[in-house]
Amino acid sequence: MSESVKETKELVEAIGPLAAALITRLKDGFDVADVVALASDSDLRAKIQAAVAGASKIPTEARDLTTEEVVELIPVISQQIVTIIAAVKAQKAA
Ligand SMILES: [Ca+2]
Ligand SMILES: [Ca+2]
Repeated sequence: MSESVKETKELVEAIGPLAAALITRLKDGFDVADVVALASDSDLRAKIQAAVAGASKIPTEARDLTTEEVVELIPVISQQIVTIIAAVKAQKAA
């Protein structure tokens, strides 16, 4: 029985929203308002908590990655890239 990619997936899923939030928030510098906004973003917080919980299993998951698991991860990774690009574009437009 191979390891799943649950933990790896959760880590990847946190990267896009976190990067997007930082890109949006840091544009005008970082201040208390940004800390408050990031901390009160419950969706982002849930994603980060999920990513951190069980993160120690990620190396094990990565070691026995199967083709099926890579196929499972690709759309998740793509989605993060889309999220980050959208945040960058929104910054440029602002
Ligand atoms: Ca996790
Ligand atoms: Ca800011």
